[in-house]
Amino acid sequence: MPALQTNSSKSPAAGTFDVVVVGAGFAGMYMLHRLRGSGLSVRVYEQGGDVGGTWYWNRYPGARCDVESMQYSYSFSDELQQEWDWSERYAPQPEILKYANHVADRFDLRTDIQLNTRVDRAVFDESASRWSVTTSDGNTVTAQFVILATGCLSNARMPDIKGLADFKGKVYHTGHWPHQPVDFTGLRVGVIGTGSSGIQSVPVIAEQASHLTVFQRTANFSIPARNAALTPEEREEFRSNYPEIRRFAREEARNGIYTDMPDRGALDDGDNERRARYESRWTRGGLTFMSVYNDLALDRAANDTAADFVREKIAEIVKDHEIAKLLQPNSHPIGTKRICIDSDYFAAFNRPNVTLVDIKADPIEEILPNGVRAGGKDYEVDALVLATGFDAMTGSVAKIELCGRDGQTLNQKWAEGPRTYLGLMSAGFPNLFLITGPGSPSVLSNMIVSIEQHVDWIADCIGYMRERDLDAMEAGKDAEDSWVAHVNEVAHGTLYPQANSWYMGANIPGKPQIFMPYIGGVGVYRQICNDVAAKGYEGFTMTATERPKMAASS
Ligand code: N01
Repeated sequence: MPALQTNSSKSPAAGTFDVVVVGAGFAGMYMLHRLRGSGLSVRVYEQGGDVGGTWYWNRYPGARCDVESMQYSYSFSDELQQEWDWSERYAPQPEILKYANHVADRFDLRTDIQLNTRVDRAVFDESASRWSVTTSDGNTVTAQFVILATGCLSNARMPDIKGLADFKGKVYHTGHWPHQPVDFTGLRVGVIGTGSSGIQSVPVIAEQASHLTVFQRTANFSIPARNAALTPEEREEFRSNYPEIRRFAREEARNGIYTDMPDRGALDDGDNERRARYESRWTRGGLTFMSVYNDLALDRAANDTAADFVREKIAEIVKDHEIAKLLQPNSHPIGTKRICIDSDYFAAFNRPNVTLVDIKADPIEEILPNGVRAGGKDYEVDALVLATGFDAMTGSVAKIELCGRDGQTLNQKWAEGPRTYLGLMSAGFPNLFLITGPGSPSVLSNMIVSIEQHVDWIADCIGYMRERDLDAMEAGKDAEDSWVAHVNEVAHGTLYPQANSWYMGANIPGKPQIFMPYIGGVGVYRQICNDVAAKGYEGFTMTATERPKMAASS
């Protein structure tokens, strides 16, 4: 029985809402808060057993934030940001989940969130300008608006490897980790995948397991997190400077993170100066390594200088020369796959109980009942950890049957890749909003900054429509075509499309390969969205439904 929690702020007719929100992660929770504040009736459906979205599911060992927690946190409530104490520079998953729960309680959100309930289908009724939403508990409700807060990295992808179903030990996916603690003590463990999840979990699993075998298909660039406990003084410094930090992150930063802006290209400096700058960022740690110069994402020669620096660092850390070579990424420019932030990942390969297997050279042939066969060799393992990633950005949306105008489904429309106007709406699907959808900066940014921007824009937009008695809003086809072309053009002016990344859909066999997020930067993007709104939602059409005239009462 789903944890049905009723008592909407308004009392709509049973099963009738102003807005249905899909997902109770950081996006869904803030969306609910904003809409309720405007007096709308809202029902949030969440398929998980509690709030938190990606932080509810990703409980693997070592899971933590890769944006500093003082910045990877809501800014909409000054009281909240002043009172919440982050314990570490990069909070671990349990603490982020605790924060999500705190927000749900503090703003009394749970009353409108129905947990353990998946949205399976939503159909737009053109005559009424309303969506009919069917959930996994067999109920159907209607709402004027549906907002997809389904998350970009919430659809864990099981790899299609022969024999996996017959493996005798336990199989864990990092993106769908059990809620009970998993103890690998004394076990031989295999980790498949060396993206952010694999790179975060390897050092922690290595400490527990009797032996850890890491199966690497693509070596990845990773920068040390330099995680540490936050002192009260450090927290206070953020808190007292929050107005400027948040403003900068929203309006000026490309990626929604407060940091010093690069004012020069990598080749503007001589070797010594450049090396000193890289050293200083390496010592500082974290994602801002990539903002040391302003052309690392644009110029291959500039990028090579940063990539070479990281490759050298790997060679310095890893004692075995052959293993170091295997760990040095060579298949893509640095940063064009999401850069990883680690705590002692490369050093883990100096441990006697850790083995690296190069499955690019010797691909996995099959999973055996008690191990993995790769390159004709058998590696015995008692447990398998699949750190194989997600059907990113579109995967969770694709699981819902969304029927728009003329019965067309969103999956049909997006068969050749996602098409949106501003990442917010897709033509043919009126009153359906996406939060941090493809075509918006989304995963290229501090997600909470992008979430808050979308939520505010959508809430303001719905407010605008209600003030004018408008019932339906839809992205125009021409506006959408131009935006898709712009997103592509900007992406192809960078090095990003050179990597087989999940940004491109390249990790899913058969998925159309187009660069999904908008790479123009969060500040630029925010301004575009604000301008569109200021011009009466330029590029969108807004209409009122003919209502039957009421007889005047005497
Ligand atoms: O997934 P990934 P992830 N056989 O897709 C390999 C965010 N995140 O869960 O590169 C063998 O990056 C695959 O190999 P290849 C963050 O945005 C954030 O690690 O395709 N290997 C790759 O090595 C991140 O980017 C944090 O050749 C297979 C790995 O599995 C995003 O989530 C923490 C395979 C998948 O890497 C995704 O990260 C964690 C197969 N059949 C994640 N299939 C934070 O710190 C796939 N691979 C906040």
